[in-house]
Parts: sequence; C-alpha cells; structure tokens
Amino acid sequence: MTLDALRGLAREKLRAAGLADDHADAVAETMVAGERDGCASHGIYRLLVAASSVRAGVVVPDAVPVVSEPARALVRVDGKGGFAQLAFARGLPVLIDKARACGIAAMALNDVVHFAALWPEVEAIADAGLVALATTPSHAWVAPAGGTRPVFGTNPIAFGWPRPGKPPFVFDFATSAVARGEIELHRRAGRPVPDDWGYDADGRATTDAEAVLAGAMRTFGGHKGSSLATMVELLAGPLIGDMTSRESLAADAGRGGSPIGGELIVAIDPAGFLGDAVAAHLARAEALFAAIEAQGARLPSARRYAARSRSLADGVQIPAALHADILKIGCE
Ligand code: NDP
Ligand code: PYC
Repeated sequence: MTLDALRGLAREKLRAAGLADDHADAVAETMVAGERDGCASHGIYRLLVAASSVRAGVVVPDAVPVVSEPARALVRVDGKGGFAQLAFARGLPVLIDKARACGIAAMALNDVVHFAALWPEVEAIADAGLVALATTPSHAWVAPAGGTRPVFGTNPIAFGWPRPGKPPFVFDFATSAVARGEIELHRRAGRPVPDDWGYDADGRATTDAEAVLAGAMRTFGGHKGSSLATMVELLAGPLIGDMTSRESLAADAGRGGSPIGGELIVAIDPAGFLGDAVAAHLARAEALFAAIEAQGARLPSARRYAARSRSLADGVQIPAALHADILKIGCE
C-alpha cells in the first residue's frame, strides 16, 4: 500500500471504531509512522488494539485535552481519558517554547491511554533542535529481577538528540526484554519466543508466547532493567500524580484495554548551557557518532530511517491476515 492509502484506511477505521476526527487523525499518524519505519509491533497492527480499547470503554473517544502551565518550565496536559497522541500534539508547542525560554522544560501528560512507541515524540522535539527524553509506565506485565510475578509495565525510555543537517539520534526501547507487542505478534503468527523473554503463570521459563502473556515478562539486563523500570514507574507515575502500572492494570478491570495513566517528557535546549558555542559542541557529538559507526556498529534509528526511505519510495506491505482483520473493524 502507499502511505497515503494506509493513512486513509487508518483514519477511516479509527472513525468507524468511534474516535472523534481529531483523535482519529492524530492516532492514524502515529500508526502510519510506525509501519513506515518498519516498527511492526507499533505500526498498523495497533489499529486492532486501539479499536478494542474503544470497544472495551477504556478510552474516551472524543476527549478534549486541557493544557495548563503549573510553573514557568512545566506544562501539564490533562488528556481526559483520550489517546495520548492528541494530548501530546496540544502540549508540544508549549513545551518547546518553555524549553527555549528556560533552557529546560518538562511536560506531564495525565489521564491518557497509551498504545504507541515513544520515538515519534522525541524525534519531533529533536527536530526542533532540542534534546528530548520521554517515558511512560504501562500495565503490570513484567516481573522484577529475582521475582516471577508482574509488577512493572514494559516501561519504554526514549531519547532524542538533534544533529545538524541529519535526522536526530534517537533510541526508544522497553525496559522489558522486549515490547509486549512483539510477543503478541509471535502469538498471532504461532511462533515460539526465546526462553528468556518471560515466565508462565507458575513462574517457569517458557517459549510459549500465550503462556508468557498470561504469566510474566522479564526485564532486560536483569537488575539493571529492573531498576530502570522502577525509575519509569516513579517518574511518570507518582511524580506527576498519575498511575503506576499496577494501578493501571487494576483500573482496566479485566477489560483488556491499553494502559491508562501518565507520560513524562523532558526537553532541553543545548543553547541553555552552551550559548554561542552550540555548534562546536554538537560537532563533538558528531565525532562520537562517527566513532561508533567507524567500528561497523550502527546507531539506533539507522534501521528505522532506512525503512522510512524505502517506504516513502515503495510503500509498505501489510500481512494479508492483518489486513483482513483491519477491514473487519467497525463491521462487528
Ligand atoms: P528493541 O529492543 O527492538 O529496541 C529498539 C531500539 O533499539 C530502537 O531505538 C532500535 O533502533 C535500537 N536498536 C535495535 N537494535 C540495535 C542495534 N543492533 N544497534 C543499535 N541500535 C539498535 O525495542 P523494544 O521491543 O524494546 O520496544 C519497541 C517499541 O515498543 C519502542 O518503540 C517502545 O516505545 C514501544 N513500547 C511502548 C510502550 C508503551 O507503553 N507505550 C511499552 C513498551 C514498548 P531501530 O529502530 O533503528 O532498530
Ligand atoms: O508493546 O509493551 C508494549 C506496549 C505497551 C503499551 C504500548 N505498547
């Protein structure tokens, strides 16, 4: 499909699922970007996830986000129970203005439903010349290192760094061994998962995707991922007055919707510390990137940017079974 055709399909199906136009457009953009950049677990497959969250009554389909400014360098967007994409879009210009004025600014999204990757957000901030950090809890699906029962969400951390004349340096990954969406794709395809991705409900390592989804996922890097996951819970939960992953899962009350809660986004203007010396110091960052690539290692996002170039030229291929399921949205 061309990206325009995919965008049209996504918008149509999100409206058919019951989303208001502004939400449908914002949500479709994120899903199309994911598919375009070769991120299957957070691409167009998420239409099924979003539609099921609307059907389950987990998301407010016509929520009107409310932007406020609790302090000079702080923005809060109350998403009023809607998907996070529109709340982010409403707050972004305020966050950027504040980061430029103060050198650093933070934005809390509260009461949003989150199904998406975070890289589109940090990339947008880095495209504005700022350094960006974003994080959000999810549902309690992940066991702490040393345990086998879920406490944490899959809790992604995303970082963006502006690069003169080039797309930004961006990484974005779950603090679990892998995103839950990846395990769901394995289950859909009937494929086993590696035995270090999670435990079954009895706490035994398993390669059965369904059993991991019913049991507990593992953190990446053992105790290190476990501590980072805890940090995410704290920063984008209690610190901004929103839910932890345990609370989000309890609030879902078995409806099977996407996580409900908050997200913390920090933007830093390099000119704040560096003034006129920004260009010289960004050049030193480029030397660091070059040293990584000189060994044959790749930068995070290099794969994504390459997929983007291909998709912009050739469009994308959607698995037939997924396409058939998407066509059913709104016809149930
Ligand atoms: P991965 O483990 O695949 O890691 C993804 C990141 O690592 C990307 O930035 C990727 O760049 C980079 N990367 C991967 N391989 C390499 C390599 N060999 N060298 C350098 N960099 C590399 O992703 P996850 O499964 O952990 O997460 C996938 C997505 O799921 C994320 O976008 C995340 O935001 C999303 N997610 C969202 C949640 C939510 O609550 N909203 C919860 C959990 C996850 P590249 O893309 O170029 O390959
Ligand atoms: O893949 O873990 C995940 C996820 C949770 C919320 C959105 N994506």
